[in-house]
Amino acid sequence: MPDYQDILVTAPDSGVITITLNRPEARNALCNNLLREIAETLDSTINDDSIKAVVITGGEHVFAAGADIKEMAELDAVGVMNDIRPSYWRRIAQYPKPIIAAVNGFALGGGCELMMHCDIVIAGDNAQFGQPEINLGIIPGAGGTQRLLRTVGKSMAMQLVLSGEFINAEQARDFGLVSEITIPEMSYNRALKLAKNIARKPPLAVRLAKESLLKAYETTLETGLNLERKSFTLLAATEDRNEGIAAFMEKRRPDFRGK
Ligand code: DAK
Repeated sequence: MPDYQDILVTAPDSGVITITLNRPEARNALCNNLLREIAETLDSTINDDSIKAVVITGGEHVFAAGADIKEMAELDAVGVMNDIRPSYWRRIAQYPKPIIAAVNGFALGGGCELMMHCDIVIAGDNAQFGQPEINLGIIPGAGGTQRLLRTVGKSMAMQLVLSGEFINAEQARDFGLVSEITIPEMSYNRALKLAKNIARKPPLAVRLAKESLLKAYETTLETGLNLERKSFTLLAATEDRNEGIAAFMEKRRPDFRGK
């Protein structure tokens, strides 16, 4: 992995990489360079079959305090229109392998949106979530209004976006933003354990399952069910499906090859 300035990338276990946001002095604010480094890291692993899942964390104290407000202050409307950031967000959103977030402390604004780009979220019990953009005279710009409403429903999405108030980890779990809560010191370990578990599953099935689930955000039930059926059919033609069934019958561990 190349040396990065605003993130740390490590490969703690076979099949998994960890991206750690690394701007503690700015509460991990998502400056352009940090976002670019995330997008490039993800891109570099898409065709690397040895990498099967990604963990994103900000460490034990803060996930991310949102877009870098100091950078944002320099952009006028034309600057925002020509901004390259949406392309970084798109690359994160389109990443085909599972991303698991370990969130401690603040996940605000773009930080909350980054978290919502992840597929599974493990939160430390010190986590706080919010979309405080309204306090700056702006609105969420990386999908917050859309992903939030689809996840937590209208009333809570409106509450978060219009008031800028934060919610805690338990509320976030109750509203489906988070799947599990741990003590802050354990959120990364739990996320890594999940990633390692997923990394052992048949990669083609994992990929199509993620695609199928995400499609539910943006399509009718009918279209989503069609996609699910086609993906299901496609998987019937894979060696891994035969291996999975054979291993079950023979009472042994499957050896999935991604074929
Ligand atoms: N940007 C830049 N610097 C930040 C920052 C941020 N978002 N958040 C914190 N910092 C910096 C502070 O300026 C301070 O720097 P120094 O003064 O030491 O130089 C340092 O981090 C420590 O901050 P605090 O002293 O405030 O630390 P506390 O622990 O007391 O408070 C806090 C932590 C996170 C509650 C507080 O810092 C805070 O409220 N931060 C701002 C949170 C916020 O408003 N976030 C929303 C930002 S707007 C788009 C996509 C996305 C977006 C927009 C467009 N497009 C694709 C178009 C997203 C927008 C946003 O996220």
